[in-house]
Amino acid sequence: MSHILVTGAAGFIGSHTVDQLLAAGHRVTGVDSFRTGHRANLANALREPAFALHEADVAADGVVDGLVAAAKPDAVIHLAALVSVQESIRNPDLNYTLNVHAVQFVAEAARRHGVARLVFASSAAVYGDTADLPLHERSAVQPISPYGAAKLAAEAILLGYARSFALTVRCHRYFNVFGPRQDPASPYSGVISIFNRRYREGLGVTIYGDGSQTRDFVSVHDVARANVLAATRPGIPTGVANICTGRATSLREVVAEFARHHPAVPAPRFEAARGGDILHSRGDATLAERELGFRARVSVADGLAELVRTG
Ligand code: UD2
Repeated sequence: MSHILVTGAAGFIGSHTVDQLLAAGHRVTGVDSFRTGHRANLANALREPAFALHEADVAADGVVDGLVAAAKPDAVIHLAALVSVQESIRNPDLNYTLNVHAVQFVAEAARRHGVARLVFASSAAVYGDTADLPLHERSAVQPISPYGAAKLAAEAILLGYARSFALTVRCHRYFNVFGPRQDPASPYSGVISIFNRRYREGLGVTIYGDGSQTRDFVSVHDVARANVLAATRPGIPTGVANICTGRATSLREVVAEFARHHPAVPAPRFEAARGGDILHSRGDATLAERELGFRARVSVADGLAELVRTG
């Protein structure tokens, strides 16, 4: 049994990570500012004696240091972040504070208090828009948003720490994560969360473009499992790895799945492609398998069926 500190514990990925850690018998200290996280995501976890939750902002000076000093965790999974590309464009300063500055606090707290391992939520956004697929960890990194740039800067900070101090770092470049608890509130929320809500409400969806665009959609259950592996599996090296399925799914295929579950909902409307959107994205999944023993298990069809069942 390990003791793991999870930042962003009440978020979409954080809450699933907490649930899986607890299910595996680990002790978990969670922290969340509730800026975008929701207490309801932790409804199950909060019933567990092995779980403690702190409401605090890890981007504030001294917060992570205090938490790490008190909890003395074996590993930190740092998921607290500004999670929207659009918000990073509207508010680059806040993006810097939450996605770069806070990472420095986490790295320094880990070093000062002898934490052995740090797992970081990076993103496929570090690659930017490239036609050279699948995206490999050796592919060029050319972020096209403050969000992608901050994730890349944070990776560099953490890898510098790993090289200099007794700390193993895993940077996870998540692809398009989907599943229960993803917030569909904004038009720029993950497309699957938006479509799920619309289909549930009996409303048709809007496809921007012709629907042939593809993404590497990875289930949040798989992403949480990758986090648990990275934090707890013995003998893992420092490194950066894609967390993806290696498979591309088109928007038309996603819509066809929803339509199968909701035959009465009107057919989608098509509108002009969104400015700045990329056409195709797909990751190479081999490195995470080799270094972490991680392989995505949930298919898009199964993941969507679960969403339809559970909301
Ligand atoms: C990511 C960001 C998005 C934006 C984009 C810039 C996430 C969840 N999204 O988008 O905020 O910064 O990168 O490249 O991090 N779509 C529809 N109908 C809808 C919603 C989306 O057709 O109601 C399309 C969208 O135009 C895109 C595809 O679905 O072609 C996937 O959209 P997404 O926002 O889920 O993911 P992505 O990787 O394009």
